[in-house]
Amino acid sequence: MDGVTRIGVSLEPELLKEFDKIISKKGYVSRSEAIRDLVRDSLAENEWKNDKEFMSGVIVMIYDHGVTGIGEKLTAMQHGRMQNISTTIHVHLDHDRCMEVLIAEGELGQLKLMTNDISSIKGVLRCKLTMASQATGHMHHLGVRH
Ligand code: NI
Repeated sequence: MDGVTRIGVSLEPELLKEFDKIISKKGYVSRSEAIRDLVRDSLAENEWKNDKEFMSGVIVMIYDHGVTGIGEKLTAMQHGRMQNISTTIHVHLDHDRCMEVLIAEGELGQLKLMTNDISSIKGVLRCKLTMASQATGHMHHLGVRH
């Protein structure tokens, strides 16, 4: 690999044993590859602590569509936050449950707030925000929403 610097890492035997277990479970070809991923994850997570940072991510929710008014509430919430949602994907999971994935962009604080709002709607069984990347904000200028 070009431009890489080799570093030495000291680990306690127990920690290394646990680490190697995860490495083989996840199918990494080397410890270096696994450590690179961990460092990248950790750096990315650090970016997620600044609520003013502009981010792209996804909100995944599971809900019981049989709960009275839940469809209207979720639709109203999403229309109220159009500036943060570019796409909604809906999957009918089984007889009772739906999964909805929102592709979202905006200030991290706004995305967290939206996730909390969704979580507090009665009938929402699970709602999780996952950050993908820092964003440039270009999504808002492409005319994806009207
Ligand atoms: Ni459904």
